[in-house]
Amino acid sequence: MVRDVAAKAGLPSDFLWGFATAAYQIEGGATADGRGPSIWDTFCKIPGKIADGSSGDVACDSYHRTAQDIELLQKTGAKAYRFSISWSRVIPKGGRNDPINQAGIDFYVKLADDLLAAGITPFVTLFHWDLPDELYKRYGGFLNKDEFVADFAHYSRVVFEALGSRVKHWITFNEPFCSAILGHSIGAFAPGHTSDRTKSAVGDSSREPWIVGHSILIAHAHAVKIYRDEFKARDGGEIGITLNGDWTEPWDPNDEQDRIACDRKIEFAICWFADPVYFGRYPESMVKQLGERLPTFTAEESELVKGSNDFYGMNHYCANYIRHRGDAVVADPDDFSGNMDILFEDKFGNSIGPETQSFWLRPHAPGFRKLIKWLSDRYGRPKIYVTENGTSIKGENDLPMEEILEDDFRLEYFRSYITAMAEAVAEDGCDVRGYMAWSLMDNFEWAEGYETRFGVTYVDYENGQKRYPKKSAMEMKNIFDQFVGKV
Ligand code: PNW
Repeated sequence: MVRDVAAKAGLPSDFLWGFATAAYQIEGGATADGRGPSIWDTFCKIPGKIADGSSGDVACDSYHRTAQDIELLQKTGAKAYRFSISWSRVIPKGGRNDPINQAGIDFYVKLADDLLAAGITPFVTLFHWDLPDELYKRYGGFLNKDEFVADFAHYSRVVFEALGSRVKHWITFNEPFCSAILGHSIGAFAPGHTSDRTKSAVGDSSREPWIVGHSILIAHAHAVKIYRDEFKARDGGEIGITLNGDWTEPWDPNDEQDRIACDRKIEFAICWFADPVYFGRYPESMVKQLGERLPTFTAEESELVKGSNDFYGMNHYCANYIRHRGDAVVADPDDFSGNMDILFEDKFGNSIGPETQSFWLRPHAPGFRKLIKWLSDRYGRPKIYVTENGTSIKGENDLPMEEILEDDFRLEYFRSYITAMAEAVAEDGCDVRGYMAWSLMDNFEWAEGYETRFGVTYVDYENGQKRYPKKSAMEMKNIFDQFVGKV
């Protein structure tokens, strides 16, 4: 007899759930108390780069409103809050011989203290894309591995020292894929490099994304070593890297090439960073396709990078259909996806999920469970924190505020994705320990400016930055109450 058996779903009783943000997207205070510019401050000034011509100059003004933000977190019942540190607030010029800005340090120390006083566990990201502009001007930023690694190591040490035992969960880098590909190949993100072979610090610009990725991996590993050697015993925290990655389904489920391409897509997006971190080497599919454009690890580097995660930080939003492109174009130097097309519809015209305000984001909750399992299988069941998950809503920004606050689409997204995650834990035996929804509030959505809203809180930018919790903000606790303590 065939019958439908509902999957078991549950999460551990000490599960940490809450919300995430990033410095440049919410803080504002661009020149406050000695902050130096980052590559995003510069990038936003280039006409045409940001959809609405805006910038993070003011954003949600969180630099001056942390008390309000913490109150908001408390209202939702959140147990954790992920924020990032603006490197150029702490060291305005960024470098290891440049002056440290005490006011910048004080801001983050107080933020951590206030969160702890409110009973909220801080998750701190050291780098969420806002590289000090000076380091880009000085030596090309990520493109100069040795300089970048030394400066990031110094910055990390300064922050570890200052925040100390207040922080038990550190994230080195957020989504290096985006810094590498969107920043150094597509040009949609700062510093806006595109594949123009004639104008590159490294000669051939089609090498840039892989060099950027390599530098970030080495910088991550150095920061982890510093934390483990100098701070872990004293402060008792853990440290890892956060990687983005979507689930993949074959365009034609009966075509083996499409099925193979699905795994290859994940390797090019995620394993690019995760394989070095867990295995000390790049995925074979990347080595094969990219050839000498992919940097190689020295034995020493490989040793350093291997094992450099105490946990896996997972950012996840959506899924796509994948169609193998045919072997003829394998050598395309600008192909960063692994020789495939990334599609919203399968061979039969089925859509992977409904449209949102973000061109790349189509919700498909079953893919979340599958990807958690896929990663758990590949990397030996690591401890996972979901460090971002969320959605925008098509046309949300054009609605009157009352309607924006009734964000049922987002609520349903969270309900289905969190259920899928709870199934990955209870049914598939994956070790997910925390979940931070993106985002605590509407904010500066990078190249999309303020037109795209990801917040569970509406921010009224025109009227004193007032915050209004949406329905999804207040329902999150109910969703987690259903699952927490059930495994
Ligand atoms: C993440 N894409 O970025 C970031 O970590 C957040 O800062 C951001 O606000 C959030 O997702 C929502 O976009 C991504 O184009 C941005 O595929 C763009 C893409 C993926 C991730």
